[in-house]
Amino acid sequence: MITRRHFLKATAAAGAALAVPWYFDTGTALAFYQSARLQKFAQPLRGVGPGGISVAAPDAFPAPVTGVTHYSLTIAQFTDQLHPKLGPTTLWGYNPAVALGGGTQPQRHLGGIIVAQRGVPIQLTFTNTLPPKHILPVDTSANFTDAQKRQNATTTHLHGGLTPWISDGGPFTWFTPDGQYGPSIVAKGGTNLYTLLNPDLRPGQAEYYYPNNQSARLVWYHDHAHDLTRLNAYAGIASAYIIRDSFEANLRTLGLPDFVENGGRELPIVIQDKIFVGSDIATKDPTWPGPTGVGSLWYPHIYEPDRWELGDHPLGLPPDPSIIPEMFGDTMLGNGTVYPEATVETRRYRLRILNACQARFLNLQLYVDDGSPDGITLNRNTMKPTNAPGPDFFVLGTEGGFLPHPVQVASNKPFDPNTLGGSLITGPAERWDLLVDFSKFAGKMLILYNDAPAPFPGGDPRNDYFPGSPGNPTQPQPGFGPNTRQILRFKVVPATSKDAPLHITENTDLTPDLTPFLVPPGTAVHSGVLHLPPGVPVRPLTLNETFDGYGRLIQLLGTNVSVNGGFGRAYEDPATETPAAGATEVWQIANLTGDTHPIHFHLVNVQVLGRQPFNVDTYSGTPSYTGPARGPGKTELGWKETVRMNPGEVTTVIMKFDLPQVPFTVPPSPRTGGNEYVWHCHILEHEEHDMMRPLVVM
Ligand SMILES: [Cu+2]
Repeated sequence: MITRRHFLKATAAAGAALAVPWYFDTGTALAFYQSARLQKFAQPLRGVGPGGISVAAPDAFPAPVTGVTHYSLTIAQFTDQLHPKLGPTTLWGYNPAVALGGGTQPQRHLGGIIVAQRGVPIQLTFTNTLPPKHILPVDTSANFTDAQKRQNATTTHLHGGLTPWISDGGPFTWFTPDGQYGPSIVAKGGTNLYTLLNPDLRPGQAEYYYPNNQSARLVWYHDHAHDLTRLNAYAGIASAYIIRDSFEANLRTLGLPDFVENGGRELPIVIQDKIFVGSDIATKDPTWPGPTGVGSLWYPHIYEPDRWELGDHPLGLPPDPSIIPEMFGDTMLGNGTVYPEATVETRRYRLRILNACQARFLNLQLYVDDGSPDGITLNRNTMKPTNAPGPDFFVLGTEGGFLPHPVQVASNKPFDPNTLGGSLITGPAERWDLLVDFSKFAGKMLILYNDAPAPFPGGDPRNDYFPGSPGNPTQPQPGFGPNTRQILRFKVVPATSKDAPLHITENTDLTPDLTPFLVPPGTAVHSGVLHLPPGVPVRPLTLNETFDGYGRLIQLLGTNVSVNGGFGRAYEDPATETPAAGATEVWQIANLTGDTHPIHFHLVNVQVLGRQPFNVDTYSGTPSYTGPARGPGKTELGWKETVRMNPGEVTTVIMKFDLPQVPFTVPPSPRTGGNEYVWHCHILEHEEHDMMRPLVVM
């Protein structure tokens, strides 16, 4: 049953009918490369706060109903200069009514960073002011007709936040500027559930309550509207949310916490890949339906059979624009700007890294720029950098907070196709909390490098941009984009003062900051056998790939019970994952597809217990294992909410479905009758077509 992508030209549609679009006959894929030639490291990394990415400040008034600290943000269209030679780029994003440093500030890509304190709840009003027409092409086929009617719907999900479901920003909690609301927030003739937290809410607004009863960690918040998430997030509706606590504050010998701008040495780095409309758009993409201004965002809109397998298509060929299986950019951004350079001193820094790409996995590495035109020189046989390695990564934590113990990771490990490992393999939505010591690199430049295949782990060289790439016809000039191997550069300058000695080692116990683990970390697998905790119910689940009615690849979550000839179920099929509040469950998720999927759980953090290979071809509901189980990687031993699940493996996780304590009564969802959350793949194009299922806590 396994369906794997193939990269040969599909011939099924050739000469079929007059209606066949031109791109079915050309025999070549439309280049995903559209961006103009942009010089790397030509601008400083954008900082946090005034003059950089805005930090939201609280309103002068307390929140309605709960009386807690309140924030107001609009979700608006704006323009930004993302590179000195590019733009302006039209974007969508968050804009705080009050910004740190006073008043309103120019709206910037990824603006609206919120810094919260553990145990101090906040409440927020979001006002949707988006124009009726999207800045990206919106698919109108299959389930997407609704999205076409309301292209400016949005809802805000606090990714990694432990929130009541009415504040989780699930797909059906969307709202539009003209006061339409999704079916989970307003039943026909029912109350608008957003008004429970704010009776004076105006049409086009939504109110959320975030309890912040979580240990220190980097969370983020972004759009999650049904059928529009992949486009809204790409358009820019995302920002960071940092939770601090006293345990973290007591680790100040690290030179943390606080942003560089506040005298600390904490540097958030949000990584994205994007594509920009160039001056030659009319020849490169003659049917481009989006804005044609140079520097506008470009997004793939054609399901190209040269790039993705085309299956039976009883509904006809895919339309243009069509949803596509995955978007890979040609240009890398750090903190919302193209190929930036960060100046650091010869001392320790705390890097808070988020992979905010649509679909691209990263294998983060650090190399010393060798002064060659591209900064990186590849061995022509191995295609691996010959550069001197940069400093190690000292990993303190991931998306669920600190690890039980820090882990030292060499920063010069290229991707290994046999182990799917490298230095820091980072799926979309995964995060790293790192210490990096630049003290031995005075006067050097260090390149933050990536060589993860895209898609992961199979790889299509056409998505891998660098000078000399053997499989990509685009041969960029060294020193310029398109380049997806180089993200940003650190310029190391002498320190103005000396760091205190580091009192933290790989043996330091960081668990006091974490809620108790359900299983001692890393103990579930011994001698290749996975030992599940006795008495905990086990839920067998599947990751699937098949074709939709237009012959497009579609990814689905499912149980181990076959429906309609496969295990996959649509997002809008009745909920099957309906745990009781407070229950602990083990989920064993068998990946029947050819891709690694970063599976994200709303509401809960999970512990990874193990992974085990199984025979995909004989799977009929119970995996037949083909090798020993192995425990989670050292950097996965803490709490996680986004977990990489590899092809041909069963990934086992454990979680407890505790609902957050809040000072108001949380009504059930009118759509599902419970506390309506979701679990889904965080490859955004998978999530929306249709790799997402309800998670309804009863
Ligand atoms: Cu996926």
